[in-house]
Amino acid sequence: MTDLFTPARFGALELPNRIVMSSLTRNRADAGNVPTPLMAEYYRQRASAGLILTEASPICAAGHGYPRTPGIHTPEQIAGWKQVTAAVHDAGGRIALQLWHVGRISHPDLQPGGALPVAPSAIRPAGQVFTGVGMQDYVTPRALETHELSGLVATYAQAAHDAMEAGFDGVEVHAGNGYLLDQFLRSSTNRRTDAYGGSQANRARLLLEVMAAVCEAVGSDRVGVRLSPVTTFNDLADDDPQGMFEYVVAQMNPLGLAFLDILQGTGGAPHEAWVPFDYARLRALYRGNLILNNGYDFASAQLALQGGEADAIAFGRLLLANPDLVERFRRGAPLNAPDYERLYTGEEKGYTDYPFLAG
Ligand code: 8OZ
Repeated sequence: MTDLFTPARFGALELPNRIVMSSLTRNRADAGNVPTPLMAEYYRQRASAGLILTEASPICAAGHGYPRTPGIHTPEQIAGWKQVTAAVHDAGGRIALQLWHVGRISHPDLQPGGALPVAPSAIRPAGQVFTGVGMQDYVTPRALETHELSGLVATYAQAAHDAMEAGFDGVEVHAGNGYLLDQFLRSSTNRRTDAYGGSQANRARLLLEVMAAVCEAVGSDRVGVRLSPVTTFNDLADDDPQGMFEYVVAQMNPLGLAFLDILQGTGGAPHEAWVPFDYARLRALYRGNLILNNGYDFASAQLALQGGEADAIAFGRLLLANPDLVERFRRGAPLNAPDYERLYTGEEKGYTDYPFLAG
């Protein structure tokens, strides 16, 4: 029976086990948002995972909304990522880059030329953003013009191409957690009246164009997509998430992707707080490899795989605190606890200093 230790083939990727490292923002890039040797060490330590999905990586300068998040849009960043992929490959691992654009989850202080952040519609998110001089309110973003969208699609494809240049085994398009592509998908953030707003098919159009372009750039067998159907993160809501994501997932089938990565509930929130959603319907509709994510432990992950609910399970908190999680699971060894104070700060502390098992 399939379990966490059963090898898997996801498109062009050969996974020695089904323990995937979830994408995790850690804010350790340098001041130019360039990946550092410390980041290479962090990912190298986790190379025994079946597949590493990197922290989200902005595809262009306007795609940034947080300090020290490593981009994939300058030659220095591509060179920085090369050290990361080489370190992971030397340690026998596989690593895919998560392609990101934050859309309205940003601030003029973080944008090139102090410009307004862009979004499907000029709707200000509730909440505040860390801008380097403390917290500031989000601003009302500028709605993208229809004629700008083809350039945005091309930017995703260029970033995917550059990820291959940097030595990645694949890419994951980040279409979840309330960032730009998710802002297009949702009725609360997309009030457009062109072909990219209104119906579910129209709201999904930008994501589907991005997926087609990224697949064309690097081959669909090296491409995945991250969705989070019911997240409320980043002030997001939708009038019919079940219908929307059944449509989106059905549209992914003809692409022949390496994997679909679904975050259940809202990241970090306990199971009891999840908005009800029928994930089994997505499993039934989707004909490729499915990764499920959020709050699994060893026992619940084994049950999900044995029950055929998913093809792999992604672990965030457990893998950040346990670089050798695969071995710990294999031995039934105790786990290190994550240091929540140092998720987004601390350089090597709470990052590369979690102990491995002795022996
Ligand atoms: C936590 C902090 C900053 C960014 C996501 C990229 O939720 C993120 C993120 C998470 O997808």
